[in-house]
Amino acid sequence: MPYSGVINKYLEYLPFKEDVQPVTLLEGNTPLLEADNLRKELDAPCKIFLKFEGANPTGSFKDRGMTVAITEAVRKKAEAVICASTGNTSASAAAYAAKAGLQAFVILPKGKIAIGKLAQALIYGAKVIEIDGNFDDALRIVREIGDKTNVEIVNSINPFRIEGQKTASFEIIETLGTSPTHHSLPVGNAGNITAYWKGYKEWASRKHTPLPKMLGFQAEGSAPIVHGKIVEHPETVATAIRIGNPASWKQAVQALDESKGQISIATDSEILEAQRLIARTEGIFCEPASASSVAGLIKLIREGYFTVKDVVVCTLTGNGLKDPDTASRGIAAPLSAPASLLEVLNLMNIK
Ligand code: AN7
Repeated sequence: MPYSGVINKYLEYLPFKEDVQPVTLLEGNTPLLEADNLRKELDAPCKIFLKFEGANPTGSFKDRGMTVAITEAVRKKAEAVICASTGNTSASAAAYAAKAGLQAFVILPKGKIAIGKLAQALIYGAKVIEIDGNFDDALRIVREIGDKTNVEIVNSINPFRIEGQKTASFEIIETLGTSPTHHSLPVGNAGNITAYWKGYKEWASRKHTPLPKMLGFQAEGSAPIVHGKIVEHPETVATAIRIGNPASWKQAVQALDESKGQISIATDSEILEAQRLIARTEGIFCEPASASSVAGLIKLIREGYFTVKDVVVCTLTGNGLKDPDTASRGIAAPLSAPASLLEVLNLMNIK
């Protein structure tokens, strides 16, 4: 059977009946790549796998949750959908709403959205409202609109989003033949770490697979869970995780405790360095927020945290093409030459 998206693939694990009519863009089924070059570069004892969620239809993991949330919104006959977003949720909501023929509204922190994500929301036909405030302000407004109207919230506070996102764990277990020993993720609103943990637990209870330890990483200037305190003015180059008051805070702490994992920080420069390293060694261009999962991994490797028995999966949550500005700032500019064979050969430094 041809692949037909995460709802059809994992229907028995989702809160739908057989007659569900999925709104799908064939999300999921993303590459799980063994990162041998990265392993050598880092002199890591453990195996490293990268789950590249940037290969989803709108370029991020949000699509797994959005197919489920929008399918449910259609089933419930919602009038429209709305989300607050640091960018990827809005791109995904706008695309799936377009496919469903629903209006999407997105509320964004002005000036803090990567250019590709904003372009996506607009071209998919969402009504985009930028506010003079941060993500946390936007989410507060969205929650109130959800309470007062028949407009469905499709942020990860919508449980259908979490249901869809947990399918990434299923794919990893199916590909590896068992669970990894550790799973590393960037943490913003903490919906994804909540979803992965739910997925690992549900698979374990049916198929007796072991449970991994969950490793979460927040950006240094936006690390409320690490510090146990709301951050009023979160800042980081990884705008996707510029969040000071995560919606799924409690669930994330529960996932970390239950799995005997840990959450810590990655600095902006560690994040950007990891982004370039992943691209240069493995040929994968992820966005800065995504690279925090590898930046954190690098720190733990240096602390001697892993052994040769460990198998670590890092989720690369979004595609680097969404934020070319940030990526180009840290790398050498192209060389330039007149339109002459000799001059070009000279620059190539090849005989
Ligand atoms: C690339 O789009 O919150 O911890 O509004 O875009 O589940 O929030 C995005 C979050 C990691 C963090 N990596 O995931 C939004 C939004 C990327 C992201 C996260 C996000 P959560």
